[in-house]
Amino acid sequence: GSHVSRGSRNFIPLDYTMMTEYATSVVQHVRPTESELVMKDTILRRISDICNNLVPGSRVVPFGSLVSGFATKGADMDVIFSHDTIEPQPSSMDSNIPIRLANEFLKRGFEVDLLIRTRVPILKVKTPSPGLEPGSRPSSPSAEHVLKETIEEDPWPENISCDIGFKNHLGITNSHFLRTYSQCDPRFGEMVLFIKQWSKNRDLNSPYFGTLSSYGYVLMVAHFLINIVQPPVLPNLQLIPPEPDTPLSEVSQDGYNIWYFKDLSRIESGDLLPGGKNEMSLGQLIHEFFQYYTTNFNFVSEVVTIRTPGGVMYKQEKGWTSARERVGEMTTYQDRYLLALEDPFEISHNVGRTCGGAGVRRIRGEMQRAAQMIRKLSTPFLHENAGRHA
Ligand code: 3AT
Ligand code: MG
Repeated sequence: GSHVSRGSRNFIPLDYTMMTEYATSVVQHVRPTESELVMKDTILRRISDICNNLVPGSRVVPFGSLVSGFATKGADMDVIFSHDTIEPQPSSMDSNIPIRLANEFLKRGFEVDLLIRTRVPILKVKTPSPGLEPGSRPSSPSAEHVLKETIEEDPWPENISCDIGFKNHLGITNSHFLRTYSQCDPRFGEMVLFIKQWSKNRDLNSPYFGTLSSYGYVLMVAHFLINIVQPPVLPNLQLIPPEPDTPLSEVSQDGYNIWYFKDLSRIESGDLLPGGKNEMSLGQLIHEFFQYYTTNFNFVSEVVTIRTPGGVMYKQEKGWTSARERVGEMTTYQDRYLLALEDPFEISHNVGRTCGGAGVRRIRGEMQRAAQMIRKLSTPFLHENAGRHA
C-alpha cells in the first residue's frame, strides 16, 4: 500500500505494487529448487567421506548460505574442515592437511584450487562431471542413487563448487545466527536474495576484487531492518539478555560474545517488537534500504554494528580510521575501513575491509541508480498528476 502524508501538497505517494511484484518474481527465480538442495546434501556427504578417508574422524560442517537459508540457485557451498579427534594432531601435520586434501580431491577427478592469500587457507573443489571420477566408488549406495536421480531430471549439476575452510568456527555460529533472524520475518530472506542478485548483476559482489561479500550485504540488510526502518521488522536478538542458567557455550566462544536470543516462539508472538508490526511491502522496504544507504548513512564516518542499540557507531570510537597491515597465517593482508561493517561477534573484524575506494564509490553509485529506478517505477500517474495541477 501507499502512504499519503496529509497536508503536503506536492508529495506524490509512491505505489510499490509493481516493485513488490518484480522483487517477488526475482526472489522466486533465484531460490534454489528442492532437487538442488537434495543434490548438494549428497555432494556434501561425499566430500565429508573423502575427508574422513584422509583424516579419520574428520568431516566437513556446512555454514554460510546453506545454513542461513540465503543461498541462491547454483551457489557455492561453504564448509569447514573439522576433526573431533581428542588428541590434537601434531601441528606440522595440521598445516599439511589442506595440501594433502587437495591431492585427494584431484585424484578423484575434482577440479581443485588452493587459495593461500586469504586470511586462512581455502580449498576450492568443484565436483567432477559424472563418469569422470577415476577409480572412485560411491560412498554409499543411497547417496549415489540420489545423485543419479537428480542428474537425470536436471542436466545442470556438474559444476557445484565447495569452499573448504580450515579455521573459521565463528562462521558456523554467525550462519545459525542469521538463520534465526531469517525465521523472524520472511521479508529478511526475500530482501537478502534480492540484494544479493542485484549486487551480482551490477558486479558489486567480488570481495577479491575490491567490493563486498554477500555476508556484508546481509549485515547491511539486517541493520536496516533492525535499527532503521520504523517500526522495525526485526528485533535486536543480541540485546535480549540470556537467562542465568544459559550454558556458557551459548554465550562465549574463543573469547567472543556469541549470545543471541533463540526462542522462536517468543519471537513469533511479536512481544519483542513493542512498536507493533511493520506492514511495509517488500518493494517499499527495498526502496527505503537503498535510500537509507544513499542519503542517511555516512560512509565516511559511520560503522554499521547490528549488535548495539541504534546500530551505528563511529569509526573514530572504534579506532577504524586508517588502513593497516595484519599478519595472517600464510600472508599479510590489509585492513581497510572505507566501508565499515562490524562483524556481529568478532567485533574487531571489519566485514567491509575488502572494499577499496573505487568499490565503495561504485556500490554507492549503483545504490543511487537503483533508488531512482524504483522511485520512477513506483510513481503513479505521473502525467495525469502533472496535467491536473496545471
Ligand atoms: P554466496 O551465495 O556465496 O554469494 P553466502 O551467503 O554463502 O553467499 P559468503 O560466501 O559471503 O555468503 O559467506 C559465507 C559465510 O562465510 C557467511 C559468513 O558466515 C562467513 N563470512 C563470509 N565473509 C565473512 C567475513 N568477511 N567475515 C566473517 N565471516 C564471513
Ligand atoms: Mg557462499
